[in-house]
Amino acid sequence: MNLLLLNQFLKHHDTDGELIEVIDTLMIACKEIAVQLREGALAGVLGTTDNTNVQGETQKKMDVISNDVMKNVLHTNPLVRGMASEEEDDPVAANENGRFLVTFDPLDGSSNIDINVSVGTIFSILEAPEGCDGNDADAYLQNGRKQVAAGYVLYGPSAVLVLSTGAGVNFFTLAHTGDFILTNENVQIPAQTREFAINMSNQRHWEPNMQRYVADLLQGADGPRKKNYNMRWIASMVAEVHRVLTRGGVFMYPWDKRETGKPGKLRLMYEGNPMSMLIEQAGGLSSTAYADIMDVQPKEIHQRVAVALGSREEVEAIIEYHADSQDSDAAALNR
Ligand code: P6P
Repeated sequence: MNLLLLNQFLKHHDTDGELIEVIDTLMIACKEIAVQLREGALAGVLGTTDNTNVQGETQKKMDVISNDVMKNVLHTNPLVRGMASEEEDDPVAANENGRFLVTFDPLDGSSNIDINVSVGTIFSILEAPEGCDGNDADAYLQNGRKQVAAGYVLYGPSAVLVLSTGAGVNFFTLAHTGDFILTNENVQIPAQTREFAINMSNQRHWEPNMQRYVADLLQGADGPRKKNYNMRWIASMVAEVHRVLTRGGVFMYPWDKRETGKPGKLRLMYEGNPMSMLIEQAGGLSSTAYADIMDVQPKEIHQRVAVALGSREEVEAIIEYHADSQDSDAAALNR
């Protein structure tokens, strides 16, 4: 394998130089997070705090540590005008004349930390509107198609950066030298799949059409889909998306009736949109079941969204199953 470093790869593909600088800065933060995670109990970073974040979730120690690392490191880059984090109530201003805004989930899937299962940092990069303040929430409310780059670093058996700057999706593995090295180029998701991921314990809360879709999967070869399916659920979106990018599949977190006023559980700006850019750039589809996620116009920073993403033909089937519920509450909240 020719060892192509992240920076070399991006320059070789004529990536905007200032965008490369912001990606490099993000990787400084992610490498620090990876070191802290690797130390785990030895560094005293496991367990929870007494704090609850804006999402109403109890913060893990590593949620706070990762968020602080991301904020502190991004502040050092004059190209970053501001940032919006899952762990921050409001956007945080950085450098007045910065060209970019960054949204991020500093540690997605953190309920897995104490059981030593994969977690990840998700990020999305937008151009800052002319004259905006980095702490002005309205500046961030751009739909997913405005992203200039998106990606995640999965902290698994190996630490892997998955990145798109709008010209395909590439994997870079973190070497012991501290370099991210190209390991998968121009990743493509198989159009068909036999693997789905959803939290089945919520089945009774889903819309009838989602219940019908999953019930048909479970009927396997004897049912209308005429093939047997496998199921996975890791409770870490980054790990699920990585599996989908690596071997196909669909990942779903649909609207459910427990909180009818909410579009879904996952967050649009720093989970739905960055993951949707990666999925679409790899030939897949990413939908709310009623609209492409990247076409949803954000109204607030922590807006939630229903998610059905992955292998194109399987997501098209999900959309088809929902064709007759276009006038439902879920549809109104998710387009
Ligand atoms: P549940 C993690 O908290 C997360 O935001 C995603 O990473 C993950 O896919 C989902 O929530 C898991 O949710 O309800 O199964 O715990």
